[in-house]
Amino acid sequence: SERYNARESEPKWQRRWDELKIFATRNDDPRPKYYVLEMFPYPSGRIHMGHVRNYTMGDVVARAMRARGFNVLHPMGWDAFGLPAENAAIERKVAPKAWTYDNIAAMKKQLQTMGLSLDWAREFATCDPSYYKHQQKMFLDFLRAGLVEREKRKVNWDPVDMTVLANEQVIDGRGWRSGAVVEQREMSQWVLKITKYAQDLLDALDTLDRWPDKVRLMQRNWIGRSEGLLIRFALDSATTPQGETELKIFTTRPDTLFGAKFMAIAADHPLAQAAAAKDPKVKAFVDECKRRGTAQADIDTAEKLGVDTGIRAVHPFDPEWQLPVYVANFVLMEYGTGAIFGCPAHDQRDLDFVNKYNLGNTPVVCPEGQDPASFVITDTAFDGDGRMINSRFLDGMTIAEAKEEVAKRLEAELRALPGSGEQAPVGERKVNFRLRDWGISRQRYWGCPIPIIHCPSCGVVPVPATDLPVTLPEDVTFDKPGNALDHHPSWKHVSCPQCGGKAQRETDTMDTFVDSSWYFARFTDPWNEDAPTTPEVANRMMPVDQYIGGVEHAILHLLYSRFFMRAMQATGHVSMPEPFAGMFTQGMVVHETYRKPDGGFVSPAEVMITADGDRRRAVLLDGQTPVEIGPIEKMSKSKRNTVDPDDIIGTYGADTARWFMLSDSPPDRDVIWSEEGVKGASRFVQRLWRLVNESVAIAGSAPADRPAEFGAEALALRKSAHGALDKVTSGIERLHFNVCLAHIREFANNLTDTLGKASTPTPDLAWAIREAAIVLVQLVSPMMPHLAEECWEALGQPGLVSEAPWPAVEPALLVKDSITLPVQVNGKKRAEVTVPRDADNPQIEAAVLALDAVKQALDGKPVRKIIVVPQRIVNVVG
Ligand code: ANZ
Ligand code: ZN
Repeated sequence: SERYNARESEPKWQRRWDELKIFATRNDDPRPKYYVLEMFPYPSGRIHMGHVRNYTMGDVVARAMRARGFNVLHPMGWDAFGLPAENAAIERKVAPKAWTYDNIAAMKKQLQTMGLSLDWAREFATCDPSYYKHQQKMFLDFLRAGLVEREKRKVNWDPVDMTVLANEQVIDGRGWRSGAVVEQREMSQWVLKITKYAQDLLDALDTLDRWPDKVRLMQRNWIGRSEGLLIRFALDSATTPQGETELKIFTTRPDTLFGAKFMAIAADHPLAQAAAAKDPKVKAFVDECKRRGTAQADIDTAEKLGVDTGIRAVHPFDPEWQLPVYVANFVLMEYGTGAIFGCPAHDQRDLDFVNKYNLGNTPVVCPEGQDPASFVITDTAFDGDGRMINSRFLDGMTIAEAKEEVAKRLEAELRALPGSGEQAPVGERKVNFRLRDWGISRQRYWGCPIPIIHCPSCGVVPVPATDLPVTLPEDVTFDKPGNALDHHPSWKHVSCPQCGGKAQRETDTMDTFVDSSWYFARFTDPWNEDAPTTPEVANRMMPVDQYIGGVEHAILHLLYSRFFMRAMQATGHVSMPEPFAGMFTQGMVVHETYRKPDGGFVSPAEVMITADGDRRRAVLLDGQTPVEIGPIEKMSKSKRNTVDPDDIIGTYGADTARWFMLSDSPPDRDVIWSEEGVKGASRFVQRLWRLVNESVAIAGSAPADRPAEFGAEALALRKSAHGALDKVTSGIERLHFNVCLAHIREFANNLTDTLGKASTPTPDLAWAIREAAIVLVQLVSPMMPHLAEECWEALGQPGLVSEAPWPAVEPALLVKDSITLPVQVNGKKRAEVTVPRDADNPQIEAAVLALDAVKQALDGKPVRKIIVVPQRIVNVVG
């Protein structure tokens, strides 16, 4: 038969699927639903290989689950707001809207060449007013529900351009366009109260058993729950600015109180302000800290610096013991109380600090087995376990006991509160979260307008529901730095909906993470004009059963989405808290890098590779200029090591690209894109096509009805087919695609071997060959859908393989993968046990103890020990 021609075949099947609308999902379909979603793309203009990998994986799951009888929802849309559109407007003078929708059109065309089983009828872009209208409505719902507040927050301020900068516009502390040193300014921002759900977001991680452990751990750390104690330290009045009497700190290590050497406060702590007012040295330090800002990354790495305020705090267990109060650059105002006591022996930051300012250290926790007399700390703090030393009434206790003792004593001790004179405990147990409320105000044009009006007499006034959406004006200019919405001559000037007086629109727009925090719910009914969701439909189609995306979104996007679902639940838009029942984070697509003699990167398309044994050499297309083969790195424009999906699909076809993406690496690891690999995938496409055609030729005489008996050869082939079917079915469900592909190749080899031996097969073998060919085509259909349709037709099967039900496994044909081990009781062989080959020790032990022969041999004596020698023998000691 002829070669398979992907270039002709692929568009043909894509048109057929489209005409028949076979991927359109009906919300009233009675079958059980299965919702597959890949993280929707940002419309940058062209799809890249990361997209190809992501969408291929989702499509395999979607197609397989559809064949298995589920009502599959597999939609696609566009995460379309954001800064790049504004940059394009500045650099190329195209309107953000036109730029975005042009990109969407181009990328949609590209995606369509991949043959994805998407329900395009549900497509939307987050910049469609018909989408963000509902986002504005929910913002107002959340506001009414107490889930939105206004809060002063620090922002990056460019003093030359007089504008707020996004974090990515600050490069090495300077504005990206002006080059001016960026300052931190406080501005009123809208925040979403994610902290209200901190405990719930943490607890519910335990229910997400189809999420990667590492993602759950990242979320757990981000939420950052810690149990500790608030302690009110009295201040020595002789050293303290007027009006200040105490300093409240948060600590997770109250056990270390007797190792305290200093107190430290954040530069923007009120006490620091008071001290700065009196002491120019303190003021200079405070100003410097504020100017620099305190990003977490800097705090972890920067040198620990501070200045003594002259203020002295009193140790809570010793009125004679005074501790100096420093302003320090490693204390954050936003965490705890913005103040700490420092115990250098057991905290590295504190130790670095005292070593700089010669404040000394006293260890108070001694590791087990260490002589306390010789236990000294110099450069490395000890944060391990041990027993209390140098700590008066705590000596000899464990850390846990000491924490409890300190908490009890300080809770019981009362002191008058500053100002009121009311008595209150000196210590108070407190759970702290690292998680901050989510600031969503962005001083940008290309985002969802925040539906608020500021009125001089009424204050903050929500835009009435009937006036939604608040749409973006299109006649904007980008000739000035800053927010084009703010510069617009008329847009922001409105009359107040409450008093009718002159008022101004909020010109901040929402963080684009808001747009992506609920799009998955909108996909369930994107046609509803009146509400963000149709709750009855959303509750039926949600949660997403399998979400797939990059690990770079493992924290913020997933956490924000989990918060949003809870907030939508609180405001009646859905009735479940978790958006994603199954989560999968895919690895990256990586490629070799190439450099010319002048050091410049060149793209793979510009080099020729020759292999001489194991040594590979590269030259430019001129055949002469040598090219250095560099390390394998993530595909990126700057390294020029990208491969354009269009080129690959144009040359080899989408099926080849899809097959290669799934073949080599486990899907959560990086996959190395290589020309050799793609060629290998392309050869497999042709091989399958030949194999199916040969099967048709040889098994043309196959009886229509299933024979009653099968000979040895037919039986072996059927076992291979059903074994592969079983493993691929469960493999797809677990997204073990590379393993599935290996099983398919093995099965294809078996079919090839059988054909080689059976030029004139017996009727039972002909039937088995035909069955095998059908199963093979169905198994590859989720991965290579176009080729599979072509083969399906060659097999004379009715309809489309994309609509055919998944074949049923005949359990009797599954080769059991088990192992039989001898069992000894007290040294004598008494029995044998048969267990699954991959059984773990507890499983094997349970199976052994259940054996009658073992029970008899033990004769009522208790089992002292079971020793499993893997794959060899089990010894029971009674
Ligand atoms: C005394 C102490 C002794 C501490 C010791 C640690 C070790 P997590 O677990 O992250 O909650 N801390 C508290 N507030 C801070 C702030 N605003 N900026 C910087 N550091 C702050 O960490 C809690 C610990 O971090 C607290 O416990 C406090 O230092 C510090 F051997 O108190 B600790
Ligand atoms: Zn008003």
